[in-house]
Amino acid sequence: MWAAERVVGERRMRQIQRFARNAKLTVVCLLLTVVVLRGTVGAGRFGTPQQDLIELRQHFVSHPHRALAEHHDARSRSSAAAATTASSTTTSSAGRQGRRARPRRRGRSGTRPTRSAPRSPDWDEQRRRLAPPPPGDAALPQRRQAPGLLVTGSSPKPCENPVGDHYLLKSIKNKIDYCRVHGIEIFYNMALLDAEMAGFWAKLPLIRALLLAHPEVEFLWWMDSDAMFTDMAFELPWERYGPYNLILHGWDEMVYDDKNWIGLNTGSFLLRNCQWSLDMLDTWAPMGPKGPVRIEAGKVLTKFLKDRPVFEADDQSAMVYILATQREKWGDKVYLENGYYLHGYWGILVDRYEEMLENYKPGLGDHRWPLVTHFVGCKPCGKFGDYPVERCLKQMDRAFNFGDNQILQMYGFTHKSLASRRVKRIRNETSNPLEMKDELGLLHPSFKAVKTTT
Ligand SMILES: [Mn+2]
Repeated sequence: MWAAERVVGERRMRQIQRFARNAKLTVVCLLLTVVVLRGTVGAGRFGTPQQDLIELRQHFVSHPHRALAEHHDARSRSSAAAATTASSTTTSSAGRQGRRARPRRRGRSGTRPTRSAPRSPDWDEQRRRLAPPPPGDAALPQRRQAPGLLVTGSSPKPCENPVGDHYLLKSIKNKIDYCRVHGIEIFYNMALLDAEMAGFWAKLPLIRALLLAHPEVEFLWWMDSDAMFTDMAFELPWERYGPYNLILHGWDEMVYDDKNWIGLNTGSFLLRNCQWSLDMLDTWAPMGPKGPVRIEAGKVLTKFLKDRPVFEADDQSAMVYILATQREKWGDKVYLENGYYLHGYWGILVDRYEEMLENYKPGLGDHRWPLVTHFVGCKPCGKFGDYPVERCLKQMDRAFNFGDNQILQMYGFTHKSLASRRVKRIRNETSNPLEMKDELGLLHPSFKAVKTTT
């Protein structure tokens, strides 16, 4: 009896000792974990939302060149990787290399990545040397001394929804028409220049590369593939933009006062080729790298901006954020245009085309005859959009035909209806080209440039 009790007691004693040892070990491990986490992640992640915001903001604002510099870094490393693994390269290897080559996000005490590509310290000066304005050009209207380049593009892959490729073709045909009539060059991009900047951010590295490669271009006009010209006769009021470097469709109050994420639209905008714009791109890009950076930045944007749904960082929200938080730095060179539809939301326009046809003529650009109809939220190329695909495609056909009629009229044709692919003659064939009527003056558009001289 006594012996048995002693046996039990000893066993308990040993259990207690073992528990104490384990507990000590656990505490030490816990302490170590906290120390390590505190060092690598930083206290901000565990702080208040306000602290989070400040830290992220500092992170983005104080190292504006980081993202693009890192991308140079990633690019050079991935091209090195491509060179060494060239024999085993497959079509999907680019993405894998991109991911493998992704530079590690540095901790707070980490070193900044070195830049592999030299940055241009003064692009304005370099541009003057590379592309001096032609002599005697000052007398010409601004758009003549300032060639424009319209840039657009789509994914390197075929559309998930095969009919989407047909609509991309319609969309580029529409842009070619507008640009031919207005003497603007076109660049269509299908290459993902930076694997990390996929999706709506892909335009940033592209625009940067094009600005640097084309010093002769004064204004670059970005336009989404889901936007179409619906006023072929409207000429941009270039003279209005003399003092400005970035022209977006938007409203000052909605951006600067309300901080509303739809206070401006980045689906169609103009960017002057100058150092300011390169700096803006560098400030704009850091929220773009896909993965944790884009996700975390998305949280900051949703918290800061009005009515923004929860989703990863997008270029439009980032632009509103930059302008709303750093108005003194950028505001005086940014023109938020709403005098005409540099971007026009399709939802409020497409059902009014017949009414416009009845009451107005092309050349107005505004609510009476919108310059651009932008199919925001439609994803004809992808599988999931915010609106039913059939509705989007039907309305895209209408927008295309609405714009196309203004082109076809030069040649004596028009679509049978806005819903129809078929065309009909609108005048008798003539053997005398001088009799050709061109109501909108689009056939010989060089007149337009001379007309605006005085
Ligand atoms: Mn768009």
